[in-house]
Order: sequence, then C-alpha cells, then structure tokens
Amino acid sequence: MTQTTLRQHLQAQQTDTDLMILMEDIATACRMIADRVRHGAFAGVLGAAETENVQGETQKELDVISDELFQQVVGGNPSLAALVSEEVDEVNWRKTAPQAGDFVVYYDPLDGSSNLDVNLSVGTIFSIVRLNAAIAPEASAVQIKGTKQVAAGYAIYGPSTGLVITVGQGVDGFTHHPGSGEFLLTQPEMSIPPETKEFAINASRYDMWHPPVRNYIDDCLRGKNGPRGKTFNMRWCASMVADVHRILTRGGVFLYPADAGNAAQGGKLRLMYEANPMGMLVEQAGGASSTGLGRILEVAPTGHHQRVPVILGSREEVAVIEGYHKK
Ligand code: AHM
Ligand code: MG
Repeated sequence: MTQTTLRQHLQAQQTDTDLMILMEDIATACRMIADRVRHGAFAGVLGAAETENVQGETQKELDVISDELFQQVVGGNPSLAALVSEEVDEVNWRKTAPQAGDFVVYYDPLDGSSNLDVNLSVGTIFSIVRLNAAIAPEASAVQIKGTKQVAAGYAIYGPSTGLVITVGQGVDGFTHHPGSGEFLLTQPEMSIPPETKEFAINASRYDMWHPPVRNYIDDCLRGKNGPRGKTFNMRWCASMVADVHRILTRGGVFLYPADAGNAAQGGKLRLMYEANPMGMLVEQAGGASSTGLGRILEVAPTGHHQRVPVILGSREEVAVIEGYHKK
C-alpha cells in the first residue's frame, strides 16, 4: 500500500499553500461527515428533518448536520471569501471585503441523501474558485464559470471513505485509513477510457425525455443489431458521487438531462456544486462533460443554485450524445 498522504501529494504537485490548507480543511470536514454517516442509524439521524432546502426538497437530518459540520470546519479558513451550499439559500460570506487570492467554495454537503436509509453510498461534492480581483460581497459575484475552478473533488462514503480530487493536474483518488486518520493515495492518475458500453440514467423518466435523449437510449438498447452495433450495460445509483466514481474507475456515461418534468427549472442537478466540479474531474481524467449542446464548464451562471442538464463520462460517447442533440 502506498503511504503517500494527501498533504504529501499536494506538495508534490506544488500546490499553493493557501489552496493546500483549504483542501486539507475540506478533507477534515469530509472525515467528520463520514463519521456521522457511519453512526447515523445509532444516532437516529437517517430520516427527514422537518425542513426544506431552497430547492423545496425535504432535507434529511444528516443533510443539515453535514452542512453545519462543513461550515464549522471549512468556514474558519483564513483565505475563504464565501461558502455556497446546496442546503443554504444565501451566499455565506466569510469576509466583508474579499480580496484577490481569496477562495469561494461551492459544495453539496451530502449528495444522494435519499440513499441514506437504504445504506447505499453517498458523498460530499466541492468546487473551489480563486478570486482574481477584490469583489463586493454580493450574490452575483459568486456566479463564476466552471472554467475558473482551481480545484474540485468529492468524498464518497461507501464500503470505505474515499476522496477524489483535482487541482488541475489530473485526478487522484485517496482512501481514508482508519488507523492513521490520513487519506492515503490509492488510485493515482485516474483516467476514463474514451469509449464505453455502459450508460447511467434514471429510465423511469423515459416518458418525459426530449427526443435526443430518447433516441440515444433507444439506439443503445437495440444492442448489437441496432445502429450502435454493440450491447450496452446500464447502471443507476441515484447517487451522483457513486455513479461518477464508477465512471472514473471503469468508464461509462452519466446523463441527467433536462426533460418535460424538470425543464422549467433547467434540469435537476445544480451547476455550481454538482455539475461544475464533476465536470472538471471528468475532463481532468480525459473524459468530457456537456449539457448536450456545449461544455458544462463554459455555462455562464445566472444564479448560484442554477440547474443544468448533465452528460458526462467517456469522451467519445459524450460526443455521440452531443451528435443526437445536434441532429
Ligand atoms: P440531491 O443533491 O438532492 O441528493 O440530488 C442529487 C441526486 C444525485 O446524486 C443523483 O444523480 C440524482 O439526484 C438522482 O435523482 P433521481 O432520484 O431522479 O434518480
Ligand atoms: Mg446534490
């Protein structure tokens, strides 16, 4: 087993010290969230809290607990300008006069939390942008394109706790080592095969899909004798972290398109703390991420809880799906 710790790895990549400390704070928050998730059944916190988040979704108690932990641990970082959380309506400003060099962290403290009571993998997703100029602390100031991310990643709370990160130099996977408490490098240089025969989509929404997505899936399902000329496998975890982790490990494509049921909102998944960080990770691993019509990282945000269609994974398959959209 490699003994490279998260810090040693970030130092080897010559990561700026402020960014390294911020990433370590995020890793600490994730370790603490992992502990709460693991003890959730004993503490009786796997159920719904009596609240809704800004998207009108019922919050799980652990959603709220995870968000509080993240705020406590990461919110104290001295280089942090603001936190933007899936669970909190307003931008959480940590500085009254953010300066060039300060960071904005966008995060989903517990993604896939509908899987908690059935004991499937969930995770924490984060995206980090560094300000290149002083800003006034207004919500519009955090509407920054995904191309400006300096780092992104997620923690996955599964059979083991993993941490997958990029600081723009490829993607590396770590596993929490319970004895030492460290995240140790276990999956260096993760890369996504360009081609695949596996897709992930919530097929119960078939009736609501727009023609490009329906035609693409129909053609995949026709197998060897259909237009794609190969048999496809299907997976759907209903937990984006788990689906993306599989794609980073063995390839595949993930789709959560806009459809007749969610088009008014722009899709289901959120741009700034779900699509952008996963998009950066996938691109850094040699894959592609698209709305169907263009690169996710190029979407100009209009709100910090904005939703977008998400198609990501093996780059040749993403290009095929974009082709169905252009037809
Ligand atoms: P959440 O942030 O409220 O957990 O929602 C995001 C999750 C993703 O992890 C997952 O891909 C998707 O919602 C599953 O949606 P569905 O329940 O429609 O399958
Ligand atoms: Mg989420």
